[in-house]
Amino acid sequence: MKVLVIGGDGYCGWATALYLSNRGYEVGILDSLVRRHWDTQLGIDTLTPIAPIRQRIQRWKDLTGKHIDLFVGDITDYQFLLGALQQFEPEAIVHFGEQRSAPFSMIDRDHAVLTQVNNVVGTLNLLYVIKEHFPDCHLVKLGTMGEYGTPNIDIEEGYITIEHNGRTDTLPYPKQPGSFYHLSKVHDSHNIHFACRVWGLRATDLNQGIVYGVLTEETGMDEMLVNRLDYDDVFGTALNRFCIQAAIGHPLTVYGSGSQTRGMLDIRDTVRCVELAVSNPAEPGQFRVFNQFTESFSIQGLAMQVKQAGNALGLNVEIQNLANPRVELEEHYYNAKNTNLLDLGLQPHFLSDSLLDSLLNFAVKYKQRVDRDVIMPKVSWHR
Ligand code: NAD
Ligand code: USQ
Repeated sequence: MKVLVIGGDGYCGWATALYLSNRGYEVGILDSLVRRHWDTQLGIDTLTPIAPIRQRIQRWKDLTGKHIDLFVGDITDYQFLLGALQQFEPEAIVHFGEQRSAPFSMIDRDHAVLTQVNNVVGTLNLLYVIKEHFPDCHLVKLGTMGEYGTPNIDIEEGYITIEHNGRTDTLPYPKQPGSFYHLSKVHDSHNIHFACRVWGLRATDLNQGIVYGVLTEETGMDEMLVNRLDYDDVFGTALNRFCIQAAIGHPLTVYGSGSQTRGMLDIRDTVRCVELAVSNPAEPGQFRVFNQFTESFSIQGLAMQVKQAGNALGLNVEIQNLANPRVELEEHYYNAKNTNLLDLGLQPHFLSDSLLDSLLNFAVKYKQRVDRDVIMPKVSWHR
């Protein structure tokens, strides 16, 4: 099957492109490389030194004999997108190509607008190109668990059956996202759902939790295939950050009480979940939603686990509860469903097995590359 991975130079996309290529899919990567540009603008860098995209792809071919097509351009440019798709003719498109940081989207008006235009227009272009030229192509779109927010009821997978004034219907689950970035994902979900209902497109929205770890079978094959690992205050996510903080002796930066609870998954499960979605496509007209996470943790609980594992390695790990720069519920109910992917055969990796191999060991190996000035949070949600 021919699969185009949009955002294939990024953290989830690079690992997924190699995973699919290794399993015999014909893979193309489409990426504007804008993430590398944003890193330069913000003065940040991945912990792990990543090779330029052409070199990475060439190294993959030299090692495995497998070719990956490359299209460099921006999906908000419709003519570019159309040209790339007409050349590659995908049967499935995995769409990771968005601005994905909540703090980035909350820096100021410009970053909020950039995030929503980039994400919403890019996805809308994709829907049009599929409708006009590839109506049978299956869109696998990365959404996020944060679309739901933290409601005081169980979180279902995309839809909820509601009884109201004696009548019953199954409707899209209510959304209460926590940043302009997370809102862009909600807008995307609505647009994709509409395109499925009205044009009969087929799509799967993968509402992914927070991804951790850096190692997959393929990216671990060679130093030049290494994946990115962000630890800065804008693109770094909590657990990945905590491991790097532990490695350099910086107190773990828990925001507020740390009682916030989130769904999480190992990057090795990200790539597997995407393959499960691609190899079991949605029906024409169907808008499926899968909640893509394997375990839920409180942020304070994660910090405690890193402290324990770090101390066992001889690191001296402290936890610091900072004033929360975000506006979010810290004490809340959290019970999210995640059975759709398990039913398709997902066999999860668990954090207790991955913390050392896929995170702390990498953090220690590359700790000389850490810039301590980009660790404390600088972006605030408060007025
Ligand atoms: P990333 O920033 O590492 O990668 C995104 C890639 O998309 C980058 O290479 C970037 O250059 C590219 N891109 C962005 N806008 C583009 C555009 N307009 N045209 C072409 N390419 C563009 O992000 P990631 O962590 O790999 O996340 C990938 C996707 O998964 C995102 O949609 C994100 O919202 C979602 N997601 C990520 C996580 C996580 O923890 N990393 C969790 C849940 C969901
Ligand atoms: N947090 C800390 N300390 C830190 C960083 C974060 O306590 O140093 C807290 C935040 O306040 C928040 C939680 O940890 O309560 C998660 O924050 P995060 O930065 O790890 O993740 P988030 O902003 O939610 O975004 C990340 C990805 C995004 C994806 C999302 C999945 O960047 O692309 O959509 O995870 S989810 O959280 O399910 O929406």
